[in-house]
This record gives sequence, structure tokens and C-alpha cells, in this order.
Amino acid sequence: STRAAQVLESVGLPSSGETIPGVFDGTWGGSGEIIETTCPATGEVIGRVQTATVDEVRIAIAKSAEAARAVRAMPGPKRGDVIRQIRVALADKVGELGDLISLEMGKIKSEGKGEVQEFIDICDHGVGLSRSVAGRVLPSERPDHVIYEVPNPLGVVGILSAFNFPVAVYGWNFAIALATGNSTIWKPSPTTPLCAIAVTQIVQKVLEANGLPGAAAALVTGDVEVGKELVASPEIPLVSFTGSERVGKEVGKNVMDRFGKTILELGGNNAVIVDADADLSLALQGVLFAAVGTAGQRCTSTRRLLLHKSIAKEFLDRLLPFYDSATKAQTLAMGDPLNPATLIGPLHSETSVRNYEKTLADVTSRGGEILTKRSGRMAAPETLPEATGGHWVWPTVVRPKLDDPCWQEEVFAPILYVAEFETLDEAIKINNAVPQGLSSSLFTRSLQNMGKWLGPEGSDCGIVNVNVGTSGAEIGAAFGGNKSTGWGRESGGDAWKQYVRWSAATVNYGNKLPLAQGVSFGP
Ligand code: UN1
Repeated sequence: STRAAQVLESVGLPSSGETIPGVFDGTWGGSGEIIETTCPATGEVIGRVQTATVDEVRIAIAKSAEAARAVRAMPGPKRGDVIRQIRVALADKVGELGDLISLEMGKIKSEGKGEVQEFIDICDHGVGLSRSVAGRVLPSERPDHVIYEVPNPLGVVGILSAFNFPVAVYGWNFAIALATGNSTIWKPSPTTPLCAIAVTQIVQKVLEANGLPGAAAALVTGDVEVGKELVASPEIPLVSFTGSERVGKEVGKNVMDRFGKTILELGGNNAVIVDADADLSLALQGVLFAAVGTAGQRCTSTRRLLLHKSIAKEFLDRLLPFYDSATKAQTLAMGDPLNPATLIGPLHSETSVRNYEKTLADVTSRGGEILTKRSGRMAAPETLPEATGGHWVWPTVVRPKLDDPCWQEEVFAPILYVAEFETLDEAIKINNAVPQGLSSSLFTRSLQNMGKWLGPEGSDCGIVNVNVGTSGAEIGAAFGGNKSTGWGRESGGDAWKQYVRWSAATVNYGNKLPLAQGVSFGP
């Protein structure tokens, strides 16, 4: 369609159906299986990408390892300047790349742009980091000795990212890896290869203009076989994986099998607690964005809504009309993600729709009650006349039985489960009673509640918010979750410390060799 063609052309990708090389190891190529990438809103094919064969993955890893030597030979602040230039190049295309994300992933225009902004923000962080990646100098118990902790680059960082953040999650890893002196090799989701190709082309230009090999940002598109090759490779000391708990567990075990390091960012099962004293208008906005925004396809999306008994009815009376009026043009405008007025786009794939449908069927068969007027698959919005397919569903609120197994699982769709509680202790217990531990929010005006929530008896998640929804974190703090979310931390804060190998270096500048712990040995 012309809608798709305009977006593709604006980022320099072909729109005429020709095959696009999906492997970058310093040069563009690929002779593996051709995958078709589709627009989730319309179902149309928007690109045909030639993926990597296993041999091509091996070559790309080797090229990236070679590039890592050039990266670490460049002084940190100079690498910072390269990151700054990448930031400028991204900012120059922020709208175009954002639209490509909307076209290929399906999220709305402002969130597509926001995702590129997140990459830009982490570049700023990377620039600062490039002058402040610091070890420590520690006192030694021995005379004329000193101890250093020294961070050195690891080599190649493997980045396996998911469809829902096809650009930002790569950005978090890439910027930090480069700031700390590493090269990267990226395997994007097989359903968002165009986003990865467009971003890599931008990064490539800047790297090469600064005398770095393009393979410092290698790209291998493809499916499971490609991922397995990266996971198994002893040349990749750190694998940063974003995806499901099921696949993450395999990745974790297999990387451990060769004593590699992982950063795992797996499932979320995020709860919002609205306490009796909460500002309900604030809570309403927070819940709406986190539950319905991105059509429920963030790992930080709100899945569970825990309402204090005293406000539960009022809160639902205010929340449900938004869901019930969700049509083409009304309150929660559903429609073309590329239309700036749209608030809810499609699900990403047919698999997502099937998961959504199966979940609703299962929960209702076990006595769960659907609270919204509409649920299930919906027709593509009329504003998209070119839509022959597309993956459209009604955002839904459900009241499952309290012991229903659905409470324990993440479903990547706009389904919100509701329950009531009587005391904050009880709500915190429910919050923590799931395998996952990514994000959580408490809406309250009480300092006591906040103190408890943030403390040792509070939320066990990696993200613990107060009067802020579960999704939409900034890059400043390290991002990630505990328990079956995988314990990984990415983006800001101290996350960079995982991208280096640490050396503890004891230096003797005296002329005697005393032993530590008072041990005496020999003459
Ligand atoms: C993800 O869904 O994998 O906090 C990442 C957020 C975004 C990142 C989400 N900054 O929702």
C-alpha cells in the first residue's frame, strides 16, 4: 500500500517487493531462508528479508570479535563521541524510524517515536559513561601494597531482542556495550527485521565514518537456529536476551553450560494496587496507559489490578466505560497506529490473537467473568480500507476466580484481571504471589504505605512504583525484574557493570613480599 511504501522509503528501505539483505557483518548479505514481514494492522506483506544461514552467523560472530579489538583500542571518550554521533543520526530520523516501528510492530505513532527517543536517551547515558566507567582503588592490609578493581571490555555482546520493543532494547544494550568497549551482534525478532535493518544502517554509517569496522554492530536476522548459534558460541561472553520465560530458561541454561554470562529480561506479571486513600483520577490514568497502551504488549504492561474493597466499585465504574467506548473514533480510539489520533493499535501477530482468545476461553470456562461489554477478535477498523488481515482484538477486563491459574501467567495481550483486597499487607502478598517479578505500582497518598511498599516486606519486583503506572520507565535507572523475570538489569543505573570483566589487581610497590592474613611461608 502507499501507506507502507511511504514509511519504508522515508528510512531508505525498498518498497517494491525486492529482497532485502538481512545479515550485516561489515558487508550486507544473507543467503538463508527469506522471511516475509507483515504489517500487523493490515496483514499486508511489507518486506522480504534474506536471513542468515548458520555459516553466515558463524562468520558474523568472527567478524564482530575482530571488530571488538578495534573498539577497545579506541579510547573510551572517543567511543563516547561515536555514540554521540549515533544519537544525532537517530534524532535526525526519529519520526521516520518511529513510523517504521508503528508499521512493522503495530504500536501507535507516539510510542514508536518514544521508542526511538529511548535509544537517543540511552546514547546520552552512554556518552557520559564513556568518561566515567570507573574502577576503584582499595586499601591493602599489606604495607606498600594497593588494590585496584579494573573494568575491561568483554569482547562481543550478543543481543537477542523481542518484537515488542524492536529498537529500544537493542539501543540499551548497544550503547552500553560500546561505551564499555565491546562490539555487538544482534538477532532481532524474526517478525521485526526491517526495524533492525534500518537501525543498523544508521549505526553502520557512523561507525565507519569514525574508522571503526561496521561489524562492531553486526546483525543476523532469522529464527531459532540463528539464536541457538549465538547462545552456544564461546566467542560471545555475554548474551542479553529479552523474551519469554520458557525460551529464557533455555538460553540461561545453554549459556551457563559454557560458563558465559547472561542478562535475562523475561516475563512480567505486573500488578497495580489502588489503595483506599489513592487519588483515583491519577490511578485511572496510570492503569489505562499501562493496561491498554501498546495493546498490552509491553513486558511492563499491567496484567493485574488489585482494588481496595472501599473504592473497587467506583474505580471500575470509571474504568470500564473507556473500554466499552473503545471504537474507531471515541474515547480510546482504536485504529491505524500511524494515525496520530489513535491510542490502541493491533496485536502484533496471529499467535498473539490466539493466545488472547485461548486465555479468555479458559478463564471464562473456569468461572471468570468478563466485565467489558465486548471482548474477542474484532474486525479491522474502517479507517484502514487496505486491511485484509490484521490482528485486532477488544481490550478486555476480566474478574477471574481468585485461585484461577491465569493469575500466575503472563499473556501478551490487552487482558486485565481484577481482584479486591482489604488490607495493604494482603495486596502486597497477592502482588508477590506470582513467579514473575518485573514491575509493580501502588497508588496511595500515605507515607506509611509507601515506606512499607518500598521496604523488605514490600513489592519483590525490580520496578516498584508509587503513583506511577507499571510501564514506561525512563532509562536513568537500571531496568529489569527479579525471580522468573530473570534478575537481569539493562539500560541505566549500574547495568553497565555487567558488560565488563572485572579484575582485582593487587600491586606491590615495596621491596618485601608479605602475605595477607598474616600467613608466613618459608625463610
Ligand atoms: C519491554 O517491554 O520489553 O518501561 C521494555 C517500559 C519501557 C521498556 C519496556 N521503557 O515500558
